[in-house]
Amino acid sequence: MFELALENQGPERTAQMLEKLVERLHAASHDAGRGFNTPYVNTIPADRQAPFPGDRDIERRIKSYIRWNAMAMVVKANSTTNVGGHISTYASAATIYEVAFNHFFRGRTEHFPGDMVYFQGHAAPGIYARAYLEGRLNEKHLQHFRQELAEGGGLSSYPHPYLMPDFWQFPTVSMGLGPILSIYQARFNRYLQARGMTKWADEPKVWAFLGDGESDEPETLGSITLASRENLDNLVWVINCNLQRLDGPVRGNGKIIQELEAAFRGAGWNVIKVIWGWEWDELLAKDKTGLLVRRMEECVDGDYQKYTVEPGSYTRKHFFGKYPELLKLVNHLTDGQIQKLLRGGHDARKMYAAYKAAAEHKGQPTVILAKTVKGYGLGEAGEGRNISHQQKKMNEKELREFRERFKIPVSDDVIAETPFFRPPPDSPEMKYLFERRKALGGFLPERKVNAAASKLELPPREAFAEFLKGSTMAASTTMAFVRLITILLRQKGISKNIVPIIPDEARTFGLDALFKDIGIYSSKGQLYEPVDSKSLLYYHEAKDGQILEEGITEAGSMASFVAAGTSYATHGVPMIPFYIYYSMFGPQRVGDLFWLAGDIRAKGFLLAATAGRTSLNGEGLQHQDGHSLLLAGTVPTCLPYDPAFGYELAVIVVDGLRRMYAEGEDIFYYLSLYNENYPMPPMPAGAEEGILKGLYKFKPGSGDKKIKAHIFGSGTIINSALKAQEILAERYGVSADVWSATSYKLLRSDALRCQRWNMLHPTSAPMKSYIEELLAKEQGVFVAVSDNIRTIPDQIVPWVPGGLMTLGTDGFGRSDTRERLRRFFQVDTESTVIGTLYALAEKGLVERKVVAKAIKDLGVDPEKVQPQIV
Ligand SMILES: Cc1ncc(C[n+]2csc(CCOP(=O)(O)OP(=O)(O)O)c2C)c(N)n1
Ligand SMILES: [Mg+2]
Repeated sequence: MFELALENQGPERTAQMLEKLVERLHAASHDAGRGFNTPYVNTIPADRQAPFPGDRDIERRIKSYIRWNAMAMVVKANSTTNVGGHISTYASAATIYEVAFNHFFRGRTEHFPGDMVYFQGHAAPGIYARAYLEGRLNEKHLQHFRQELAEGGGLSSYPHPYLMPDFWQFPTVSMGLGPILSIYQARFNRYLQARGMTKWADEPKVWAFLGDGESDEPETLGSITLASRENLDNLVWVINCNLQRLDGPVRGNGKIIQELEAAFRGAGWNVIKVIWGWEWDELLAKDKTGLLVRRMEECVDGDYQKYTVEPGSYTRKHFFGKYPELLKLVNHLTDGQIQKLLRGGHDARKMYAAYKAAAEHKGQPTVILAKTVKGYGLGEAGEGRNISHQQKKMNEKELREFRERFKIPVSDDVIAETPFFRPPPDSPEMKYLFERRKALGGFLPERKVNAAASKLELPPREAFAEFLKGSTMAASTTMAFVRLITILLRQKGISKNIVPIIPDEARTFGLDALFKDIGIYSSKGQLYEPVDSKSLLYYHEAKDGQILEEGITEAGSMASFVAAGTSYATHGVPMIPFYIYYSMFGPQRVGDLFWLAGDIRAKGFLLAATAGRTSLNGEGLQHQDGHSLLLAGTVPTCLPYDPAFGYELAVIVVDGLRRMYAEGEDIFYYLSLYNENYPMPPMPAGAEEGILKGLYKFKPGSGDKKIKAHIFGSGTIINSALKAQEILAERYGVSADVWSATSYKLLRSDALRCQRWNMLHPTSAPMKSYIEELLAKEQGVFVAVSDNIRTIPDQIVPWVPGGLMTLGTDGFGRSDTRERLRRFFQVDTESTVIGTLYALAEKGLVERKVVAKAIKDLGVDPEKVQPQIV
């Protein structure tokens, strides 16, 4: 019946009838129908395929040279070193990339930021090889693939903007991060446009290329509904379905393309499958009974991998041979021809048609699922083999076969050296290549930063005067931050550039006050009347809203942070992200995205609110954070701060704005924020330098005592130090200076820099670090107390005269009151007193029995549970 309909009424009408039928089947029975899958054939049938506008022969030759150079680069590097590299990923993706380079990727021009392309990390050799043909890289660069420390520099293994800041835009090699970033980048482009921050001649497309194995990462598929919900038709994903990952098949017992199709269709994406090359069109056309499609669907990916590796006779027997009718279909083909029946992702015409459909599709993001062969063209050296991913070397015989297959003009006498090949500048290939890129606006990838356009007009210092004056009203540093961002949002030069990002915790941090003022960004505006519309702080969504309220996704929020923090480079529009979140769900949860923020040279402020293992009381083990500050500090471009007072916060943020948005430094800030209220003191004179460098004297002890001590306090726990100071003076005759330690990492980094210089210049006058200078003249013992694990203050031990006694919150948190928690972890006032006396006793400056008496007098149980576990 449907055959008849197809003939008489055409494909569209038949499809509608079929859909209706499937709907009715679903209604009648829950598991009837195909769900979200379509048959295992190309989404775009041959008769609806857009014609290929390029010169196929020339494009094939260009592609072959790039293939060769990409392979040669890896083989050459591994002939003398063991630096590694990948041949097979690009080999499977060459057509996928080349069609896009010749026909779709648009370069950056004066009024167009350029398409934003996330290249699959392991395909980097192919991207370098193309840049070599384009004359953007030279032979020396290629020779130094993965040898970045060689004289004259080299090429980084993967896309790293930090290492190649003029070339790579987006880091992708940690699987899953490229995909999630690309979604939020596409959404951020819309956000900028909606807020009138950009004016481009045409909307850039965001292209993300990823592996089928990579789709197993939760970050890859975890946010795809955002893309469809937001109608991101400026986003195209291309999943290279070569059916293999590193160890073996991605879905040996199933079909990854079908699995992904269902997931994406279910999530509301436009899905284009490119499974079969043009030779199959004829076979499919001849197959009137649908048996060929049935056979295609019966086979699992493990079978398809086998057909790649085995000769054509095997495929004839096992694939076609299962049904005698199918055997007849290929009677006219030799085994050699069967072996060469192309997969869709290797057919330039099929890829072109898919890209064109994707580029023109409206209202939804598109994913192209392109079926390819891993290690295509490597033959015995790895084509479709399970070892393919790891293959880095090729012997002479294999090189010759590769040369023959792709017709590379390299002679026998030099082939063993795998020389790079670039056709002469006036060759048709080179002319074609340049003409295509010129027509598309220029080369890609390219990262360009306009230094002047990346700067902002920063507010005058007077704008922050209230923080420096302090206030007797009790407030937390989180409240101080809310006040600070409110002030920043009123500053002419930067107000529009601020991007507050929140993963569903605005109320927790008191930021809901911003909802009404600046609105929550929503591409749809607000289609409903919010339940709290009568209240002052109602939930206000708007098309030009400024807040990115991401919902419960720290990974998505970090992706937004990265998109906003790199806008100075991608759009030439500097934006200032302030991402505020639950401290515990920062680097511990999404640490790889923190690392990536460094690599991609993101700028901005991360606000780790509800910090402190004991300050966030009640919430217990999972929420109480005492170590993220250390983890954040492991990112080389991250400046972690642990401010105690409002003025410290203001000084740090103001200086951060200067460094990032006036001086142009590619760094970002991490600030712990606490939710404990206490009066915010005025800034002591001259404290600014110390706040920024990591340590300054906040409150000297009384001068009339003989015994001297110093207590470094951080964050809210500085209050333990201040109360301890009083008790030590009153009861034990100790004069303790209280210091505020705002950043142990920065103190350590400075000391390490000096130490390194001194080591390498042993006969010169030694450099002295800030901390050494600062503490050189101080007498007595040094104690540190904070709401973090002791490893954090321990970072500066080598430069503290006489060592450092540290008190901190090592171990799991507990649900209880602040007082009990602080006693438990030994960061309360009493424990600080005891710790200081103990440090003095260790140096023989007080008698041990004084410590014992203090333990008793202060009511501390010496046998209490030890929070540390192993
Ligand atoms: C988060 C992460 N885990 C593991 C790896 C190591 N790794 C690199 S490539 C690869 C296999 C990739 O397979 P696929 O995504 O299918 O890409 P293909 O090379 O087949 O195109 C693995 C496991 C990585 N780069 N990132
Ligand atoms: Mg793969």
